[in-house]
Amino acid sequence: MERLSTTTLSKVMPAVETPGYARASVSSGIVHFGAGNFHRAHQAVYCDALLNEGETGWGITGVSLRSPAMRDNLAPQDFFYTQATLGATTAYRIIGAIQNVLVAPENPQAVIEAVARNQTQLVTTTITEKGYCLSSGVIDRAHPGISRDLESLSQPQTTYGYLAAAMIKRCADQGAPLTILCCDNMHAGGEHLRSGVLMLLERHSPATLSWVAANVAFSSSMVDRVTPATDEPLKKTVAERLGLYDAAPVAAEPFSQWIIEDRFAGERPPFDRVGALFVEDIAPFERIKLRFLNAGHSMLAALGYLAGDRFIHEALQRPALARFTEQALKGNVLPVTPVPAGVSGEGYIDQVLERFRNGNLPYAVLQVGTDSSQKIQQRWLPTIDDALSQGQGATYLAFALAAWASFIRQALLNNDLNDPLRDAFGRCESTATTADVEDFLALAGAGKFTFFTDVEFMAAVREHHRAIAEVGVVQAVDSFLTN
Ligand code: CS2
Repeated sequence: MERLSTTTLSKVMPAVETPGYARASVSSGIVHFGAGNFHRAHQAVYCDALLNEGETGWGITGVSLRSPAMRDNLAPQDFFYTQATLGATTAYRIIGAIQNVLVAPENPQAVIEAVARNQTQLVTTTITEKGYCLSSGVIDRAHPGISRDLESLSQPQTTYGYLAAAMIKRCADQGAPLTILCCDNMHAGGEHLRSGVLMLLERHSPATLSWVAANVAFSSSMVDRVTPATDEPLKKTVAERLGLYDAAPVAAEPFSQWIIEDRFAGERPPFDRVGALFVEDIAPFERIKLRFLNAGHSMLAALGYLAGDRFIHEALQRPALARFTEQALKGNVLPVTPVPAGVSGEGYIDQVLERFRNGNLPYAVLQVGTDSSQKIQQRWLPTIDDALSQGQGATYLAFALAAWASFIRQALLNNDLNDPLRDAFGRCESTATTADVEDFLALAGAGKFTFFTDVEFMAAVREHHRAIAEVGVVQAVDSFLTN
């Protein structure tokens, strides 16, 4: 079978949407760090829509910080790929917004130059929680990548390092203003990017700081679209639909949302023309996404894994797990989570759970379970502190923490755990006779939260942990719900 590429594009079957613009006239106004599936099913689709609208400046140069795999898959097909939308209805569309993918370790200078060149107006990131190298909410100077970048920027190790090196060059060239926009599931991601870049500039080029203050905006956004990892069945279906082989299609749900803090230096891409929303205050939007959607995902991932489920929608088919998640979000999270004006909290939660039930788009519990030690710091822990300090209940969240600790232990045992703290969890498990909830939570940064020293709350967590170990998760949830 022929492969998707510029030369075969005209052979794509007619039911599949193809780019309506001339690729040759598109330039890369955007450099994106973390050119993975989420980016390809989310931001790149918005950019593709802009290009279809006749905008020509918002093509994307992707950057892979570690692996060459995405570049190797996409380069032979001229960076075209298929985005499959799978829900009650299905649609297939070829995306042409990505023009190139640079593999940072192969040529760090090319990445620095791409960010520094004047044509680049916007730098975006989907580098996942661990890419921000945080420890207890602040950038960890002892992180191996950060300490190397603090020593030298000749071969940057982190996104902060690449950005700082590029800022030095852009300032020296007296370049145009630039916006650096976080597109990860992070609270105040733009602020982290700013702190990281400033920290490195203070070390390596204090003279660049005033240029950055005057010319660079650091901004945050709330991104949302459930996007599973690509598997062989998807590649097969896509090949049938296209009549061509695509080595890297990406599937996603019909829902897509992008809310962007309206803080730009230089030109602002008109993403509002293609469905995104610019807002003054991003925090309430970040909060509902992290504390309802992502928090609910992480609950279902831990509970579902322990119950033996492979996918989120399967976990939700268990009445006890579905009830637990809904009541946790509505009963513990909603009372302490202000929602943006015009949004109904209950309605948002219902919609999220409905989206999770999409069996046409299986989403693996282990995908959500990946890096859970980093994710719960954004998704659960701040809510628990809010609930306790406001005298509201946090009983479901106590149970969720217990389930998370049980998940860590079980996934370690099954050799399923994919987490930057995996070895630390493993050491903890083998040295303590019974590594308990506290040890795992301490590793995941709970020490900076007050719930961690709340005797009553932590006693409940330990009690649930014991119950899960004794009777299994489904029965433990059942008894929890009926008590
Ligand atoms: C999920 C998210 O894998 C995970 O941790 O919670 O990736 C989630 O699917 C997206 O944030 C949805 O926008």
